[in-house]
Amino acid sequence: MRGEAAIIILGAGGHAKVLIEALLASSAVIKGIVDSNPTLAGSRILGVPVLGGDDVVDEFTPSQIRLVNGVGSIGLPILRQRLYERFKVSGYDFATVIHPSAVVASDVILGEGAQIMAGAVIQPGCHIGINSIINTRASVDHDSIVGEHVHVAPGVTMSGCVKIGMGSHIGTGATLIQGKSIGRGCLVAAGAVVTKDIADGAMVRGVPAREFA
Ligand code: JB3
Repeated sequence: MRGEAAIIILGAGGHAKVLIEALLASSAVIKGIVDSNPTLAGSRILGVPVLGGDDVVDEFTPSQIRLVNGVGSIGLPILRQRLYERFKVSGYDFATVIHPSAVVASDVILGEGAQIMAGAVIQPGCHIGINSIINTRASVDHDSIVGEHVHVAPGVTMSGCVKIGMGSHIGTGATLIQGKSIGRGCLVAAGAVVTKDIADGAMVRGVPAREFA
């Protein structure tokens, strides 16, 4: 039943816009958007109305709607994680979003609320954790594991057997060579080339990537 329920999107910014495009291309039914900024109420994104704040979600039971987390991140995705956890505690389910142009191998396991954006490629044997984003044109090669609440930004290249820990952000265009592990809560800067394992909480940048904080 929930699999067919209409969708409410959390957040009315840039990430929500990209999600709406993917959802409309998949013929999903979108009820509307909620945003914590009250000045956005009544506006529209790609024709989808902003209904009000997060309290609008409470007007529906968890069986009547599915949520899509429209809050992305430009750094560590902590706000996005908190939003997901807050609504899960109240019993709501998050829809998985896959743009029709993404290539996702048949055995890939996608966690609840995972978002696979246009042109992304995920090869066999991969696992994408709950509430994670594989953003535009990123590639995740065979047997890689992306943890929960991770943002793999546009154009990231992950070779085979790479692991990314929970809550990490991999910046635009970064390259992770085969078999390397990125810890939990790490930040890999845009364009970095990761050639060594990265410890939990580390922030790295450059070619080859080195810690900077
Ligand atoms: O890199 C790419 C391709 N996309 C980025 C994406 C992953 O992350 C994008 O460029 C942005 O950097 C970022 O997109 P996002 O999260 O849409 O950012 P922004 O455009 O700033 O919009 C965030 C929206 O979330 C704002 O309208 C906030 O008011 C809203 N918001 C913040 N907290 C919230 C909450 N909305 C709800 N419903 N609940 C909240 O708690």
